[in-house]
Amino acid sequence: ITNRELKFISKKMSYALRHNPKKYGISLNEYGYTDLDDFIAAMNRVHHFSPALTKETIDEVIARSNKKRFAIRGNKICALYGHSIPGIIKHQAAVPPAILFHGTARRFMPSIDKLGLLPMQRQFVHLSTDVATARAVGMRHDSHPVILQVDTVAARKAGIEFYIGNDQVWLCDELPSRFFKEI
Ligand code: HQG
Repeated sequence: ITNRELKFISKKMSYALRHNPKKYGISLNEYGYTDLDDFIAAMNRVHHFSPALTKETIDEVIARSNKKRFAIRGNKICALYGHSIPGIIKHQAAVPPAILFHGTARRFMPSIDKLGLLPMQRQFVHLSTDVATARAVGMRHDSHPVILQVDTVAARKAGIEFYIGNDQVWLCDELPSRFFKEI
């Protein structure tokens, strides 16, 4: 299976598990998990994959991806972050590293300075554990992204909760601008 095919499947998986499970006739539990066999059947029904998508292919998508987007637990699968469906998917609250980063577009900064970091189309603000990852995230929006450094200690003292996405991605609710600075 080629990298191009893996990327195509991964994008459809993200779409189904983050944004539009309804289109696939699947439902997510409160933690974002759905039955893996139902998910595979739905993916094949909607996209007519040939050869048919299998559990082995999904394992390969996950193993060969540069980002840890999905998790399989027993016979269930979920997207680990990125959700936009209405209602909030529960993620495990935890104490993050003292500093996290957010890469974004220069053109968004006037609004970000004024309103803080907002989840926008997604359920949570997404933060990165290292500058390189934040830069890559920001490059999706701007070839010369701005890197913001977030003081999570101060934010937590003010009552803002942080949640685990994966090893490199943390989530939080909206973050006022006094908790971050441009680096
Ligand atoms: C910006 C990808 C104006 C925010 C990545 C961001 C990540 C504001 C954009 C994950 C704002 C939303 C998420 C405000 C925030 N005014 N703009 N007040 N507050 N923004 O794509 O963080 O490859 O929804 O800075 O790697 O870029 O899909 O969020 O630029 O982990 O697996 O609004 O998605 O992962 O953009 O990316 P996004 P994001 P995948």
